[in-house]
Amino acid sequence: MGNINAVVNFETADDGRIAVISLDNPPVNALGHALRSGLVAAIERARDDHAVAAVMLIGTARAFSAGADISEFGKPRKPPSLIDIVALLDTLAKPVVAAISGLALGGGFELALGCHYRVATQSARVGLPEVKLGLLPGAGGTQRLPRLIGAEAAAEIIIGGDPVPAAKALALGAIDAVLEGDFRAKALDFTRAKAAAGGKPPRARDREDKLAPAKADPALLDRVGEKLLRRVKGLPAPKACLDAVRAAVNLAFDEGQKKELALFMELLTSPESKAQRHVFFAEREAAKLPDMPASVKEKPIHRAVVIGAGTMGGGIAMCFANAGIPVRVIETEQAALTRGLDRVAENYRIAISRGSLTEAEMDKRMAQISGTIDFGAVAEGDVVIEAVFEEMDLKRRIFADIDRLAKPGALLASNTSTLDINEIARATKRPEDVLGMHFFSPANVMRLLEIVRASKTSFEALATALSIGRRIGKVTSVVGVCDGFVGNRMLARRTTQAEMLLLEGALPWDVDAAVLAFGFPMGPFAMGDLAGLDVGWRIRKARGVKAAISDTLCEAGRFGQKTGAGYYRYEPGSRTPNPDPEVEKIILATSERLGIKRRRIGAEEITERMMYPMINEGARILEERMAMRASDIDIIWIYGYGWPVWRGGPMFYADQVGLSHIRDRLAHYAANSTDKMLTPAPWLEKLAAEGKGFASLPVQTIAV
Ligand code: 3H9
Repeated sequence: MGNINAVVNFETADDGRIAVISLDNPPVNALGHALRSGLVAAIERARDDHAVAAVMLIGTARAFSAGADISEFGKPRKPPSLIDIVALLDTLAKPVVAAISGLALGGGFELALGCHYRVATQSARVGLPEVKLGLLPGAGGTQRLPRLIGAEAAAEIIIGGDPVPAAKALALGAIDAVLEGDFRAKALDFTRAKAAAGGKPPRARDREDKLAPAKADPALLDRVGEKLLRRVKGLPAPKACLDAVRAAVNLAFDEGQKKELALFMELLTSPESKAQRHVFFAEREAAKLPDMPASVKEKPIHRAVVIGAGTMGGGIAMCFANAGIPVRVIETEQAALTRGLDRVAENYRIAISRGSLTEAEMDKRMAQISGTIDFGAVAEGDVVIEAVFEEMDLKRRIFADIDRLAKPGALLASNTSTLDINEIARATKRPEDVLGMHFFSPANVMRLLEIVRASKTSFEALATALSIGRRIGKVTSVVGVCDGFVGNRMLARRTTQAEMLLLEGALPWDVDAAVLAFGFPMGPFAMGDLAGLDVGWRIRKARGVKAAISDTLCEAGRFGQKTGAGYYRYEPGSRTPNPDPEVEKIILATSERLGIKRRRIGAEEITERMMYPMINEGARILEERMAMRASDIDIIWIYGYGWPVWRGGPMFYADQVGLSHIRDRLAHYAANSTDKMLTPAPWLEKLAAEGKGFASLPVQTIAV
């Protein structure tokens, strides 16, 4: 509790010569209204106190400040604004030092840039991540950072949005010193030295020297933009970031700041930013279980065991190794084990060749992974994750063996993507410890982890799985036991429609183009070719279902990229899909054989039939309480399937389009289709009739 207000404290050191203003607004010093007004009061007090010769602003160990309070966006703005605070700092004749430990992000870093000096701990990270919220730094960051480190480096930081470690920030000139030892004492020493030095304190806004290269070469920022904006083409925020940096180079400071603010206000009301801010909070909500008693403690996890050294098993083992958790991989045969571990090493080598990993780091990670063909090693694991073939009898046998061998209380997880976790849990005498941990391929890359709550799963087990997810850097969502869980169950609706579109008149490249234009990184057919068409074929055969076109392709040996042909044709060694007249022939012949009269299908219909049936299934999932929140479904699709983040996920998107429109379109397609799943789901009907959206639904517990 501070003495200025609840979140700001003012004290002095050196007999009143140094003012120390502490920010303490847990958890991360978001610059909400109380912090902003407290800061103004404290800075004015330091300014007006004639004994004070210098000022130090300091946050907590976790954060100097994580920036503006995102939850205040979209609400009426209450003064003072962050811009007012930084402008106040600009008027001070006494040096002000920002002492940064932990994070200084967004508005938090802009506050530091408004100070005359910045010092940081070695582990501190600074950055301007606003672009990830569909915004740009709106409190002078785009004007001050280029003046400190040059326009090119600033554009890279602002458009990339990633935090920069203290050492790099120092090398660039964004901070003045990295301090070792007792940080507060050392930062105070630094402030004391600046007070003693006297003179006019340096303001970032007055610097011009670092802008010289960009001023001398007007095409410099064009080239930077060409490089940095390629991957985010069409999105307004990254482009606005570049425009703001350009303004820093071409305009006087005050004019540049005006331009920055205008761009910021424009972005604040953009649909993309609204969606990205929704995703920020949805991601954090998804990790929370509303019915979990506060007293539940997760179990300690020191060592993991993964059963199966296939692609999934290896990827899962990498997740643990990357997080510094020793992991044992169990296989039945030495050859399969060696193959699996070789694949892991190969994946790391690829990362080295791309420059994202060092040799030393690879060695460290590989040292965490050890393989064995002795099933008895199951006893070593605090968590045991089974990642074998999708076959219930096999999984039941394995879980019965795990039950015999695993240590009491170990978390027992299956990575199944299709099978009933309740049945798997019944193979053990400790179903309370059993749950699903559904990783997405490639497991070491994809951020999503669906945690499947079975009927007997204990809260302790769920808390432990959530904590593991956090440690290995996954975005988690707890879901219920149903066919395909949440993600794949919705995907199945899209897959059915994709095949029907081909039969009715579209071609794979038409469908993929519409899905790409929507913002997915890949269309369903290119994706099928990448994953291997034989996988679905095998599952369909086991279930006695058919998919006329995909079955025909598989019968012709076209399994996708791995056979050089699937829905597309691939040149040897290339992953580029080429439209293939052979495929067109197969599709046309199949339509004819089934007596379907083909017609021209436009991009709008394709897009609707790719997205709306999934949303419809999402409504059923919510009705059955297989997901806790509509926003959890959004998170699953963004992090597991590449749904464009700036569209906020399928359920958020549905709310923006309007549920009555979606209901009407589904009813229209259902009336002309044999796909009964197109019929609008009861909850979609209900919400549409009430004029509400999925966001109006209260959070619910998973049905078990
Ligand atoms: C900005 O600054 C605009 C300015 O340029 C212009 C202004 C004019 N606001 O993520 P965690 C909450 S835009 C509100 O679980 P971690 C978060 O919701 C902002 N709340 O911890 C969570 O709440 P809960 C630019 C925030 O250690 C709790 O804090 N800044 C904010 O894994 C813990 O968060 C950013 O974009 C916030 N700014 O990660 C940074 N930040 O416990 C956004 C956090 O109720 N934040 N919360 O679920 C982050 O990237 C991460 O939260 C951070 C900590 C890295 C800071």
